[in-house]
Amino acid sequence: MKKLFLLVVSLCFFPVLLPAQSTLEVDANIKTSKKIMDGFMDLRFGMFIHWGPVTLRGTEIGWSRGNQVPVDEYDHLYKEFDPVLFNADKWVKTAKDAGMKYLTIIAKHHDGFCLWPTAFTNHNIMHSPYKKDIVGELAKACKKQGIKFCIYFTVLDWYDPNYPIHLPGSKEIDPKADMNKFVNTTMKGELKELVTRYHPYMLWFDGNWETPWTQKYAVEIYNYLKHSDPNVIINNRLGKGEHTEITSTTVGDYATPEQKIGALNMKDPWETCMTICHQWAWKPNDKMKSLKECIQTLSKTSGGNGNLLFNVGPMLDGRMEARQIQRLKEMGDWLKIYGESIYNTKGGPYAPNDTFATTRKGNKLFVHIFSNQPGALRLPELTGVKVLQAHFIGGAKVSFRHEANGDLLISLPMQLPDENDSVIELILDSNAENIPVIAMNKN
Ligand code: FHN
Repeated sequence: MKKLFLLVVSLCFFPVLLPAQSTLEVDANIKTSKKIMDGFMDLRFGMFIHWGPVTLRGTEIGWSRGNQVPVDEYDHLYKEFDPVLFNADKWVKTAKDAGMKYLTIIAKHHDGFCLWPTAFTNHNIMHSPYKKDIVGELAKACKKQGIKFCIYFTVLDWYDPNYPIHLPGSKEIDPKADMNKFVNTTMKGELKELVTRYHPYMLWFDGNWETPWTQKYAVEIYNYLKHSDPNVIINNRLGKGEHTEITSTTVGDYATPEQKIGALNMKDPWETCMTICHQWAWKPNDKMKSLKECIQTLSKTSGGNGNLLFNVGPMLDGRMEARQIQRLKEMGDWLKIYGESIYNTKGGPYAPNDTFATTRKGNKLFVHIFSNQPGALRLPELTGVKVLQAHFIGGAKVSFRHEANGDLLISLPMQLPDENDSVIELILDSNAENIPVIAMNKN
């Protein structure tokens, strides 16, 4: 009788003990809803933050372990890590001033160091001189400032002895490792802490490419997480497969092209992740992208119907670089004028290119002009649609005409109002979101 009682209790309070469904398919009943995904895609612009004790060396997080930085030295950097100038409210304000609507923090990268007080490894922030819960501070600051809080978590962990691979790029499997224990005890325990303690809006998984990680583990973890929080959004790097696409075997809710702008896709949700400099983690004197490149990346991503997760690497003392803060503020200033053409829009109907991109909302079609065209911009026919009026957002009217072949010719002034991206709002006689994708003429 006592054994039966204990079994009932354990099944009620610790679903993690239930044998996971041994299927390779995600349970369709628990997939993230279209409504939630539409809400995520309306946000369009988020901050990615790669940070950890590796900033003490200014080399790449995870990847420099055993390369530029000897393993033992890398693994003991946390004993010196004391970012006394870390201020979660300032980081979140920087994101907000940039016009970003969500923030994704590296809770654990491939080096296995955890930025929250986890019970599953001592390789965490509470064992550094700093001894404060970075993840918890950022979760609080995001809630206070109305920014969606998201967490990056890698499924590979070169530090943990139970994860079978211990070095970047290595194929060597450690026979003493215990992957099942790593997944069912350490990973599930860490994820349960992160989901139930900080309630992330989205989980950004990474590290799905190494052989110890399987599709079966991925389905198990997806189902496990969705039972903990049915609404949490999960990217497509939990399951095996290409990051840039959603297929029938994808485990996760959206595609994640990296360091490049995703292709126009009106069917599957996607988010480009990209660095504002070259390295993900902070590097002294790293080359930073120009404002033109930053703004046009955001507009081309939105024009492709995707989101942009833009990465900053804070310094070893806990501050973000002043030049990165300034660049992000300049993006926010642009969005103060043109944000209506980015947030809550759909991409298309033209595929973005180096001359222009288009976004749309209701009967408005926004044309993002990246470089001036002598006299006029020519757009292939918007079949069955009439333009009723046109003007620069916050500016002058624009003249246009429908040519005999159906092309739309938009006259452009010698001097565009914004050197990075001038946006023309076209008011149409019907809903712009219903226009099918239009191929650009080859000429
Ligand atoms: O290996 C990581 C890399 O360090 C970085 O975190 C990027 C961000 O998307 N993801 C992996 C490389 O694809």
